[in-house]
Amino acid sequence: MQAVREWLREASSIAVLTGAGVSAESGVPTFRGGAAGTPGLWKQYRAEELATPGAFARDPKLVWEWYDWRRSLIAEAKPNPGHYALAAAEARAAKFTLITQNVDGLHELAGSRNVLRLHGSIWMLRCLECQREREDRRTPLPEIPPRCECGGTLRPGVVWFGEALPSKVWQDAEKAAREADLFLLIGTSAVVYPAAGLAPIAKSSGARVVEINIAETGLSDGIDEFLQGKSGELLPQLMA
Ligand code: BJW
Ligand code: ZN
Repeated sequence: MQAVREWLREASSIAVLTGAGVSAESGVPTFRGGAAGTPGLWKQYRAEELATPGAFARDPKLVWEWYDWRRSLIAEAKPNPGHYALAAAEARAAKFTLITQNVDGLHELAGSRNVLRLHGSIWMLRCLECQREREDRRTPLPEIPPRCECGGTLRPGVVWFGEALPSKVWQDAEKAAREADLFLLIGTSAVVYPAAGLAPIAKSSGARVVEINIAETGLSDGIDEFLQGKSGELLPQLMA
């Protein structure tokens, strides 16, 4: 912990990748488990079965029910001390890029500014017909699946399996990882690509890599420091 504090002070360029674990303490369920007793499942479905274009084409109502449920939880959620510690760290650092896989918007609510959202936003809706995007924060949605004025079906403005990440966002994330001298990997199972490739990119470009998680992941070997614990507790201690 002391060494990592020192690295944070010394670093001139910091990049951070966060996953669902940073929002767990805000009451937002993770995808693949986390704290014992929160299996990350909704009605027996796994993210891999619902977060795909194929699942949406087959059963838009089922997929929207999952998103509507998650939107209602996220609408009630507040940033936790981990989100606030990252926002405070950005305010102090020369260069700080917060790359997140989360679609909940809690980093922005906590005050983080330079945020790259790799997987979109759960508050954005996009029409399958006219492609128009709009923000819609209503929960529950009045109609499922929701419809566009053009009559087309709206889908969540997120990135599903098999879909490309927004290319400019991804390019910026890769650049931040390459240029970082300190890379923090926080609350992600690091199984979903290309996001999971960012820490190895940072490492091979010379950055120190620090992971914060309640449990080890496939990337934990070969990094510089693993801090085991909840991000909502460890991050405020680190940034104090
Ligand atoms: C705590 C904690 C606490 C709990 N404190 N910690 C290379 C190899 C193999 C496969 C692929 C590959 N490249 C691409 C693929 C395919 C696929 C993929 O990665 N599959 C793997 C599963 C094998 N990837 C894709 O399809 C991606 N697209 C792509 O590659 O496109 C290529 C392409 C190019 C050109 C044209 C077309 C295509 C897209 C991936 C999209 C992922 N989408 C989702 C849904 C987003 C919308 C939504 O929210 O519904 O993103 S899936 C889901 O997983 C979501 C998450 O962002 C993502 C990652 O999950 P995350 O955040 O890591 O959460 P968990 O639950 O897994 O982990 C929580 C962690 O927190 C755990 O470790 C806990 O221990 C920890 N924790 N409490 C600290 N308090
Ligand atoms: Zn439309």
